[in-house]
Amino acid sequence: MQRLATRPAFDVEKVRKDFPILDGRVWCKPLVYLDNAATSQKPRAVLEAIDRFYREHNSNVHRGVHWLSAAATRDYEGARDKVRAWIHAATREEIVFTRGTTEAINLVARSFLKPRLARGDEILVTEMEHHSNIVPWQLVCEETGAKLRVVPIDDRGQLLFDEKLLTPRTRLFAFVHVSNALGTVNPARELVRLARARGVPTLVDGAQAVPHLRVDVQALGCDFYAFSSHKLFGPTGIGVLYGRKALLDEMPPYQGGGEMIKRVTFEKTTWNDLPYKFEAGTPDIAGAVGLGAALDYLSTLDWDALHAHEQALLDRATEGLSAVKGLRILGTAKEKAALVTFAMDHVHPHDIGQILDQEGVAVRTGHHCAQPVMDRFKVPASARASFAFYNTLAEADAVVAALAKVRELFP
Ligand code: C6P
Repeated sequence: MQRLATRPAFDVEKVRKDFPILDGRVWCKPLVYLDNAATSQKPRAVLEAIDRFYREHNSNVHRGVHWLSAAATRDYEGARDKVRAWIHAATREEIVFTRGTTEAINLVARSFLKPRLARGDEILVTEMEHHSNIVPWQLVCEETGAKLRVVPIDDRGQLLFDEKLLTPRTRLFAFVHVSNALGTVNPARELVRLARARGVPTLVDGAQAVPHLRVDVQALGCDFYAFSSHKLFGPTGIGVLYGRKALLDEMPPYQGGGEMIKRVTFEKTTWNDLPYKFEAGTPDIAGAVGLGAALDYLSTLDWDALHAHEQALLDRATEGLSAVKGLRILGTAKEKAALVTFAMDHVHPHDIGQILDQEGVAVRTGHHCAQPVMDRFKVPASARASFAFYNTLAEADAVVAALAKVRELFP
């Protein structure tokens, strides 16, 4: 009889051992960490790579002929190659290191969009954007007389996209791949296709997508893709802007300073080649090294099994939370990443957060930097449990059990 091949389950206990902070012995009390959408924990490989860089290779990049500077440059540029491969960009010139998603979006707003905007032009965003994908566009709108248009969402937190929103005046469609407030996974490839068919460039905010999905920017077809290292199990202070080379070539620099120039005189300065044109000043070298190490670590994991595990966490948490009296889940899209945002009758989210903290469960409370989403669901704030692949089903149960305590105190 032929045996069906079965995929080995994701070994969560094994991966937990790779994250020193998840070892309960480092705290004075137990912690169930469910605030991964704010920032995720770092594997030992990342901590060691940063430590090793400072101990053995610390020097400035691209500047020295001495061997230490050459070693640091190799580390830094090696990290760029790892990012290129991870998101499958066509060339390394298309990978610009930034401080994070926010800076990547501001760079596009200033260098790509503003020079192309005239009064009455439109920038299309969605109702589920993080403030980082709203405010940079509003700033350039104020300076140019352009305006924002918004794709609405339905009661489940899914886009109500209508092609008519892409008009002859639309200069950019900027949308989130995975919503940080609702968990919705948007059909990015299809949205990009529709925009491109009308000649509208696209920027995808991938901050919450990269920790959960394998992203291929060439398959997506987008013009820009932005994400932060610190949500991808790498260090804080560094992120990535992917940009299509033809567009980056045309764009003026974002900031001026060292490294982004070819030749400076008081009369005229010429710009460095890509991607250095957009990396003014000494970059976050150790951050890039840490991000590269995070990608090396992530490439050892079975992503199909990881995804199945995260969906099991989502199902378990959703089922448990749905049974809590007076609790409403915000965001019930068909395609969801592993996070659950919720509000409870008669309890302020900050009280929820505090009681859960006393029970050893860390969640985020507030508006999650997505106030238009809170407005859409008519709540001032909410609580959010967000999972990473190292969370266990027992931890999904723990948040539900801790909410019983909240109900006890706020019947
Ligand atoms: N969301 C959250 O708790 P930075 O701060 O630049 O690394 O990322 C900004 C950002 C942009 N887009 C999305 C979809 C995001 O989720 C975030 C960060 C965190 O949800 C902190 S507000």
